[in-house]
Amino acid sequence: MARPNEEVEALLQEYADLVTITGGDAYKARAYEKAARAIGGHHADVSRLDLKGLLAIPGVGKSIAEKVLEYLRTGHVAMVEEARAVIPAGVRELIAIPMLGPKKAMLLYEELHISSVDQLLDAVHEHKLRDLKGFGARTEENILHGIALLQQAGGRILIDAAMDVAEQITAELSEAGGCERCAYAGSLRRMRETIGDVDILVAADSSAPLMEAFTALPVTAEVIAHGEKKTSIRTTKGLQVDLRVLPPDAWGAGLLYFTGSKAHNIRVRELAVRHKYKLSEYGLFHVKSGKKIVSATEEEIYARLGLPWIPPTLREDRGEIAAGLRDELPELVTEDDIRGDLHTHTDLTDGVAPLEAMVEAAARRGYAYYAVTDHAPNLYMQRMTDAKILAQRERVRALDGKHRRMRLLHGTELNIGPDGDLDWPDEFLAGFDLCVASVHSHFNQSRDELTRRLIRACENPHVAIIGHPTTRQIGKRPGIDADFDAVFEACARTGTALEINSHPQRLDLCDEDVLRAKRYGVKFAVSTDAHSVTHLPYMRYGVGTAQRGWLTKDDVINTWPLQKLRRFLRPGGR
Ligand code: DGT
Ligand code: CA
Ligand code: CA
Ligand code: ZN
Repeated sequence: MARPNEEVEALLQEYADLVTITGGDAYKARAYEKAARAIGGHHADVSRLDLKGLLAIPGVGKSIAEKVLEYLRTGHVAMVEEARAVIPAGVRELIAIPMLGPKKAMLLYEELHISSVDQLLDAVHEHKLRDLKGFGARTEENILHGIALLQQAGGRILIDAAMDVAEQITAELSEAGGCERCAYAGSLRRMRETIGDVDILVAADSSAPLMEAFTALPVTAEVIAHGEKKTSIRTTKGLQVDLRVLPPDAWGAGLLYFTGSKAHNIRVRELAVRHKYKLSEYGLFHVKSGKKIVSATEEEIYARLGLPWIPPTLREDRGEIAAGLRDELPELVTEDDIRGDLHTHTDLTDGVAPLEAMVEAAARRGYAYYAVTDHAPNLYMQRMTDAKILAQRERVRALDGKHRRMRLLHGTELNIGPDGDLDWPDEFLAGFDLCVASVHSHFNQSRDELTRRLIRACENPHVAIIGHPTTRQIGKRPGIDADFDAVFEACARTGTALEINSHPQRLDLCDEDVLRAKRYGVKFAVSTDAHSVTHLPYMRYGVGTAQRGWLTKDDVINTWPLQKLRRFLRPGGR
């Protein structure tokens, strides 16, 4: 995603929040919010657009376009600065607490003069909020939970933000003189859902010039530690990046060591000890003679220990060593295996791009098929109707096969209601090629209610996939409390696939749930839930999660040929 788009998105969103907090025009706040999302999801770099180009973005009117130009020209917007000045920084911090929101944050400031997270915690513990309008015991609980989530996520960032930085830095260091190889390692190479810091490795004979190049990168805001073997910096956005320079012939040993996980490394070292070897970041050595055996590649090191090369996404000490020794590692699904996306939106509901743009971008990714699954009527703010979705079906049929012969499936994302009921009657559902069903509301039902609700959705023969099954949002919202073992069992019994939602904020199911569900014999759909063309590449993160859940091609229905997929999607076909 183009960085200026993200910056402008954040700025406009902040302004919308500021308007809301100060009790400003709600319509204006919504307009800024909408424009923020549209720009964040816009395919072209906004910093290259003129007024006319900006006005062509849906939701961007003249006044907002002018603010964007002002920002791109000067680095700030006077109106936003003025709004910021009215509100203490501490209160703006409160807005970031999930489940509190701008209006309540401002009320806390006005009524109780709370202007920091610490003061808020004190007030909650002293039960000072209960008498405020719109607050209650439940709100207190939610606020505590929100603060915990914020602090838990504290220090770790979402994988896509870390990936952007890592890819930019590895590309730049690869160009630096003396760099023989450059790659990212650590949790990012293992595709963990959140990243503590980014670990970059370079193979070079002399480290000093690379360390210099690293500290001089445009993203470097602060040098934390500058050494011969390791240098750490903090980026302009606050992310720590470690660079280690390795001797070229120790590349494999270093890569293995710094990829981790720590638990995996410990197991591999134990195995080495049993062979009377010693493994370090410099290589595999004979204990007795101290002589080096191998160090150049990961493959050679694993092979000397009787192991096949273990994919980084499996290196979590979840049985990969034992499976490797038996030569029973799964042949993991890869992004190349993915033939299509089965959960996507357009501007008919809350997407920001028209159908044609989404389809064209999907075809450019080389997909064999692509499903359009806009929201259904029970998500009221989306204003879906029978007529609208049927008209869309006509447009989908007309575009079918028109872009690089990519086939289109017309589907919908249904809402699983509080009792497990769906938006449309079965006769109407039968008209879709594909129904995804997801929970979008009533997250706080009892465990039994939530479990029954999900199972009922699985039991509808038209529902082929359960979308973002736990509804969690990383660092923002916990997943719903259902008995997922019972849900997985129901999915296996009814032939309903579980989604791995690839959006970096969701990654839902998560790796551990995927592993668990697989044991029930469930199939999976790795989808992006794209709301703009810039979301389609999120597929890589869903595939990473699938790999961390030990999935093979066979486990993932959107790697299958269209005919086999269609059989699976048909009611009674599973
Ligand atoms: P993160 O940064 O918290 O997302 O997770 P990692 O896995 O990237 O951890 P990090 O950055 O502390 O270290 C990168 C890798 O280096 C780690 O996965 C394994 C290896 N490593 C670092 N320190 C140690 C250590 O003390 N012992 C062992 N065995 N490995 C280590
Ligand atoms: Ca790391
Ligand atoms: Ca590190
Ligand atoms: Zn959804």
